[in-house]
Amino acid sequence: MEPATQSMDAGGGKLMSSKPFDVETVRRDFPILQRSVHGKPLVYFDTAASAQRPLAVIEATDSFYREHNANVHRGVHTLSQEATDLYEAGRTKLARFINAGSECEIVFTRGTTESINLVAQSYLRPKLNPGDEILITHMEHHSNIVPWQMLRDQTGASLKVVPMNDRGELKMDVLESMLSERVKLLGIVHISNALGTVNPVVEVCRLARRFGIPVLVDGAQAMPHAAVDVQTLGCDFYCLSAHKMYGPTGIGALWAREATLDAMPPWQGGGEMISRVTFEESTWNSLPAKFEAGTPNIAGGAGFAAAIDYLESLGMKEISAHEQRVLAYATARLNEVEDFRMIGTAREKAGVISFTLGDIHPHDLGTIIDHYGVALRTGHHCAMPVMQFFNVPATARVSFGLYNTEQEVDVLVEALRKTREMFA
Ligand code: C6P
Repeated sequence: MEPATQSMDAGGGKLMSSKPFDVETVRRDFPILQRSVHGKPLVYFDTAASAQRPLAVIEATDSFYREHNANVHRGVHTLSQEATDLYEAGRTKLARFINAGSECEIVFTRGTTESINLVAQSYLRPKLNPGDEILITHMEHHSNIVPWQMLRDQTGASLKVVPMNDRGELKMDVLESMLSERVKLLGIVHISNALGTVNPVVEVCRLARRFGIPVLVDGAQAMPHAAVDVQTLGCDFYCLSAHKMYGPTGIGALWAREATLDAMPPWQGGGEMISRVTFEESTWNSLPAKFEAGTPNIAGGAGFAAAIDYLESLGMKEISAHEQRVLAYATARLNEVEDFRMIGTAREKAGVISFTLGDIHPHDLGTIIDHYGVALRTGHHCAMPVMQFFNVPATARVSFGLYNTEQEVDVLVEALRKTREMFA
């Protein structure tokens, strides 16, 4: 399996920061980290669900509403032009950050989920016939399962699943054997939100190319952890959400090559996506507006631009290295806790540790741990097939962000020990 750094740190955006990474300084950028929960300092270990926002992002959205608010691409007045510039800055920065060929290749959506649905309905649906296959993996988030099930039911195609091993790694030999001319798309998660597995996306794309199979990568969890370069990855579609990248909720993007997007029909109809409308017919706007019907999340675009600036100012290499240190420390410390069982022990991991503690139900665990000020997620993490595979109803999940520290891991370990004693 290729190392995480090889598949991910491939030149997208600005890799190195000029400043050394100092987590205590970084933490001061996040106002929410100053608060307490149940009288204890907040320990936020739920970044995979949604990251906290730095002041720069909060201020960018605040200043948008205070000083520039107007609709985009519509008015000649000053506010509308300012709003358009701020919104489009998000697109420009994202295009550079992931090394897209041009800004036209960035379609703003509500997030990863909507991006995947867009590809399913606009790109794949017109191409599918009964007997065709869609391939996904066993570790997908529901967002990369359900849209394909819907499409399967609409077209008579079939949905096939690439298995994983007990560590939570893809069985690459089986994946290879499942590739054929019948497969019309392969959907794969870059980093699993339930297991933390980093998938060898470069290798998967290389194998898929032999059969001309387009690859969609669910990058929701990969974007905040390391630099992503869509051209080096060799995929056809990359889907992401701003709120996992320390940006606003309600905005994300689909990346695809200009020629691919050009050939796709629009998905939703309305204002902005048209060139000319009569009662007889309509013609479509150029890219990316063709896929952005209606008034978009304008403040979200401004905030997204600030989030990307923020990530670049810290440097993706530094962020990645810091998070890997915390992950390694947490893996070692948590494994010392009696009855701790890690779910997902892939050799290449990032950002996430899923676990159970004896027979304590993860929901009880999460509720008690909250009283120590520790926020972690419990449940199936929108990845029910992963829970079925490991034969657990749910797990507790620690997920790391760039602001987490080894001291916070110690707080968690202590809280888990006390919880275990309580149940004993
Ligand atoms: N995972 C988690 O706690 P949206 O909701 O569209 O921004 O992202 C959906 C999504 C898609 N793929 C992966 C791998 C994801 O992790 C997520 C979101 C959150 O794990 C909420 S369920």
